[in-house]
Amino acid sequence: MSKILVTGACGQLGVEIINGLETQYGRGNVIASDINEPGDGLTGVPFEFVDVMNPQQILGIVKKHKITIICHLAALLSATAEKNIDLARKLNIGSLHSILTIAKDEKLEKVFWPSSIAVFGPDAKTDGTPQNSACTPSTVYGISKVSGELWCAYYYNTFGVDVRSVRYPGLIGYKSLPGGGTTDYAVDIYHKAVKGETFECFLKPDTRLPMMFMDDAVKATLDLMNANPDGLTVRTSYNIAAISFTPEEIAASIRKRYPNFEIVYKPDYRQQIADSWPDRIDDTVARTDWNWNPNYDLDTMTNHILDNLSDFWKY
Ligand code: AKB
Repeated sequence: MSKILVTGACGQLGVEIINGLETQYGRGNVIASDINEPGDGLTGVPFEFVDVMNPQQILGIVKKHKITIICHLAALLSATAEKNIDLARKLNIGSLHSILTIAKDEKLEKVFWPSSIAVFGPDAKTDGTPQNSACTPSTVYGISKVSGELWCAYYYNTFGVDVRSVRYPGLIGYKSLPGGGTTDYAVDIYHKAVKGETFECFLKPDTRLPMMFMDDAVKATLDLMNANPDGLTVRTSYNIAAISFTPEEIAASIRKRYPNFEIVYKPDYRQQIADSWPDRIDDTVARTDWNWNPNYDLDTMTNHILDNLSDFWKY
């Protein structure tokens, strides 16, 4: 029977992935871990405090719970990483290295590790960035993701570690607060709309970025984890795409429900990060290899979030 450890469980993606994994593997078979206290979203989920920069701690939990699969989500996102270079290197790359080593030594069944559209930099094609476009990022976070992808492929090719990965676009959910990403303006904006506040955007109105609703991100993760390994042709990380929009387009989508919603623009250092990333990603290889297909467009996502956000946070 599979037993899954999820690191970074308190982050943006953690709670939602854990819900998805529990549906598939059953409560009790998914162990949440983080350095932070678990919030309400993890009530009833077995939880362990784990600092992923300490390999002995990870190994201890793997042995204690007889873990067979690790879903390694703990990382600094782009904006935070740019301000904390050393921590980003230790956390984003060091911890992946420890987990790949543990997976090899303990003969784990599988590892999932998220990469990002941040692997692409100014040398990549901007519109419809193909799977094999140049990966020469100009950000600390992007460098950590390219390096991680290459380590994943190395551990697969050399030691047979079944590690799978997707390049997430900006992920947008309502069950946790934004966590230091450049795309996180598109999470924050819904909170301000529901509270009736003006949103101050740190990107310019026409900054187009690849994005995805959280439910689609969870679906992509589970679909890839469940895919037949024989069909997987990419062992670095798969491009996946869903929506692509600008701040002024998401504001227009929100105004269909909140006509008085206001946005003002005050670009900061995150503009440069966003400018180095693609506008739109080509995910043909993921669609071919494991039938990836998203469900949400901008307006269906906006409606779903606005229908649920105020109840979730009791605004
Ligand atoms: C970020 O903005 O840092 C992340 C990402 C695109 O990986 N959401």
